[in-house]
Amino acid sequence: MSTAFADKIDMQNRLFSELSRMFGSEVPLYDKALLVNFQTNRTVCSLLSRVHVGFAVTDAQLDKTSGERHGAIRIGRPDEYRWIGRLFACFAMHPHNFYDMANVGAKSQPIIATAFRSVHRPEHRVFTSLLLTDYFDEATRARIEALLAQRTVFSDRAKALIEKSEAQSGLTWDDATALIAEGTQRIFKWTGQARDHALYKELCDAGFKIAADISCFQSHHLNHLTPNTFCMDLYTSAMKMCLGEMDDATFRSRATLALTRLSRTADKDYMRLTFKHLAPSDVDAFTPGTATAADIAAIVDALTTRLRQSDLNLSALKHAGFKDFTEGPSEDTPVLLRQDAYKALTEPVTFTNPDGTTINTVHTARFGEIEQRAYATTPKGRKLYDDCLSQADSAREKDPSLPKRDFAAYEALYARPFAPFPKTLPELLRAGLVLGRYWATAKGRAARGTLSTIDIHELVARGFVAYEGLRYEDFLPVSAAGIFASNLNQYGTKTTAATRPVYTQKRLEDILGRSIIDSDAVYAAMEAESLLATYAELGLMDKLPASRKSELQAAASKYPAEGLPANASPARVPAAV
Ligand code: OOG
Ligand code: NI
Repeated sequence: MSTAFADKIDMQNRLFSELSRMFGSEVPLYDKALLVNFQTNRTVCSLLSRVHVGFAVTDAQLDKTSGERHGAIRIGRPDEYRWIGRLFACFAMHPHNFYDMANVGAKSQPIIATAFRSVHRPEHRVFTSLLLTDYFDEATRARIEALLAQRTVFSDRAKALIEKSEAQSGLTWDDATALIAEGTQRIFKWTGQARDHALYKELCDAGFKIAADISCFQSHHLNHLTPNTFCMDLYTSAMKMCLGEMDDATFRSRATLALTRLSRTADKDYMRLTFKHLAPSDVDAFTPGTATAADIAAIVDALTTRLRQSDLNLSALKHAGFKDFTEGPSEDTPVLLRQDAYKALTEPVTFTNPDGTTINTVHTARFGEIEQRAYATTPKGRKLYDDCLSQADSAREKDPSLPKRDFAAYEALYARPFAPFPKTLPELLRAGLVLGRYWATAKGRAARGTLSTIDIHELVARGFVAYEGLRYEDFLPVSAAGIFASNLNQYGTKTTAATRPVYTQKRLEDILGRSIIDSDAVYAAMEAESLLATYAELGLMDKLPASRKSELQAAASKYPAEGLPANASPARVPAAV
């Protein structure tokens, strides 16, 4: 019976490719940015095929590996929020982490959030905010709630399909297609229609643009839909040139620098991190090559020529420019994620007022983000990141025009605070700053019973164990707050309620009707489970001190049931490959 149902991950891929198509038809600049990303990624691949001889990616493969997206939606009512959670569950996407955006200092917004994604090797994710109406004074709160009460985002058909999926534990492709269409034609669609211009204006004038963006619209329109890039600095320079913000000579020098750096840092670990379709044995089969300065010059030349073709003259489109600097760690520090964006577009909106009159005006909210993901940090790594970031941020804030004036000086300034981070995966793992997954090699299995050390780094160094870094699959509240701030063109806002409300994870869980997964525990579970399996394969289990063994077992047991395919035991899943 269940074989008649669509695979939920296939459904998820279909949903996101349809959302991408929808967003592209709504926002032409998004489609063009995807094309720029395709061209820069292809350029990166031609460089990598010189550095790793044997590596090749066809355009078709590149298209396929470029499907990953993260979206952002902002929800007004708790009952809508619960429906959204139930909708994503139909696509095997579950809530991960609690983000209290109302409590991030000066960047605070009246928002709490979680992110929906698959537990194991996720491709797609959606940062899903809930507007906190009790952040506002009583009168404003009542007006926002009354307006939100009038809208119907989920049709009866959508609700029936979600209920059917829950009752049967799946949907046929016909039903899945209908549910995806509810998403692209209604739930996530931008309509350009809004209500109550007076409330909109009051909220905006009081600095609550985010509340206006949520309260006055009819749907949970996607705010942005973010693809992944193989080389952030190449992409951002390309976009700036196409948007008319950077001349050819500057572009060539930035592109040359980005590719020269990449030719040195794109080790096997970068290949595994960036190209998920490559198995460790594929990467091991590549032989080391070189990219000479002349090779890089030729690659940059070809890219410049391509970007200068008329279909990528993005300055002809209406836009608000590109951000001046990238959020996240410095370019040379492969942890967590880096993000950048073209700024929010000013788009036409028609407001219908309570008295039936209409107003044609504009709304600025949807922007064009890009990201590059790196390794997930341990709590120690995260703490170090937060410390480095706050130093780097304050250095930047002391001289805000530096990125535009002297980019090289800015890069050096921003990289300096991140110096305590090692720059390669083995060093990051050894320092206990990022998480990995380990397995015994053939050499290790052959040596089973003869090994005496349980030091995983030593076992790696001696070739008995192989490893990969765990990719960071979540969001960063501080980066998200920066994104809210820059795309709304405003910093944080303070509550206007009589008493400052406190928002807890429990509150959002009650709204969702389920618990929120702690992704740090999941990363740690993946690492612990792989260590236990490795020690078992190497015959080292007896050498493991009892306390260490029970610590690893306790960590491994945290892998949530939602992440498991039917009939799998936790121990089976993360160890795949
Ligand atoms: C969400 C911002 C969070 C990110 O990449 O950190 C986000 C929003 O703008 O609604 O998408
Ligand atoms: Ni985003």
